[in-house]
Amino acid sequence: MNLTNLPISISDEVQSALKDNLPIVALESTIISHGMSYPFNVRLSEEVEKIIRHHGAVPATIAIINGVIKIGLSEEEVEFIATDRSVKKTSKREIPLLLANKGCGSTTVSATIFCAALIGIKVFVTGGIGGVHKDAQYTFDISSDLTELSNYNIAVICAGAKSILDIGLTLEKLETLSVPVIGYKTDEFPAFYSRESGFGVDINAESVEKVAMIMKYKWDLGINGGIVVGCPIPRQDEIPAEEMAGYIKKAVKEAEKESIKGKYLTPFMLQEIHTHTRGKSIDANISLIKNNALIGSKIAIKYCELTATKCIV
Ligand code: PSU
Ligand code: MN
Repeated sequence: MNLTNLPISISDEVQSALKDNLPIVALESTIISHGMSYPFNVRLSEEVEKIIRHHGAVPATIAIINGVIKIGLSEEEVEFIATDRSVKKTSKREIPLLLANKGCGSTTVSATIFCAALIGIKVFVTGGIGGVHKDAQYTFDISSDLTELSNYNIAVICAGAKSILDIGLTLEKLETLSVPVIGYKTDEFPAFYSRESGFGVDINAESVEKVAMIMKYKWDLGINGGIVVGCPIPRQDEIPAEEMAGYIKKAVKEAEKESIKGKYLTPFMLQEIHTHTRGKSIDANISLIKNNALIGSKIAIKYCELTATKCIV
């Protein structure tokens, strides 16, 4: 695809990584604008980028600013996304609308996958993916994250999916979409704050090499689409599933009472949970994202080594 006439701006750091075939790790920005409050969001974004650089990869945080897709944000741009209330949560379908309006948006998993794939980034680190919401048989609320996971060749490193979702149905949907689900050193798909969900994965990868090999075989074979890599939250920061279940029930009730629907539901639920757990969930959230950044960097480096001369397509 010819990107020259499109409003896309790639930072110098990411551009030179592309030129030199260095491993790049994409990062979403809805976590920053809608997933966590200020100043935790800015601090986390800085720390995650630092972890990625420290392990030898290049971070590429993605957002839309004044109608331009930005790949690789400056500190000022992260601060803007973190604090400005006009920044809209943006999924893939909304990208052209924002560009036409010269608007500002934070990219969800679906939009970040799309933007990262535009320049051939193969690894994307996030906290949790969106999925099939509880009661989706009535609401039809299924995140477009799942659709876009099936559309682009990228590995999404996450701590599973929050149990505000129906995790069983989310995994079924991923199967329908032909997206393989890898557990990183686990047999179970993780449930974000908790290490276990009660649902299995397609394979337990015991090393980053194994994950990189799966990526390479899949795409070399021409089996297009993404891969989910579920990394359990570090044990010391886990919140037990039984404890989370109570908070989630309360948040679901509150959302129903206030008739929160569509794209507003996930941010609302996250805010409710943060309030109810009195910050404990923020510590867990920070811990799991840092852990994903560490593992994601290593996967990006390994994949680059495996594909040797050509790690960016
Ligand atoms: N899940 C989380 N934290 C988040 C999100 C999901 O644990 O911040 C965000 C991500 O950006 C994800 C989006 O792509 O919410 C999904 O929103 P929806 O369910 O409206 O598709
Ligand atoms: Mn939704």
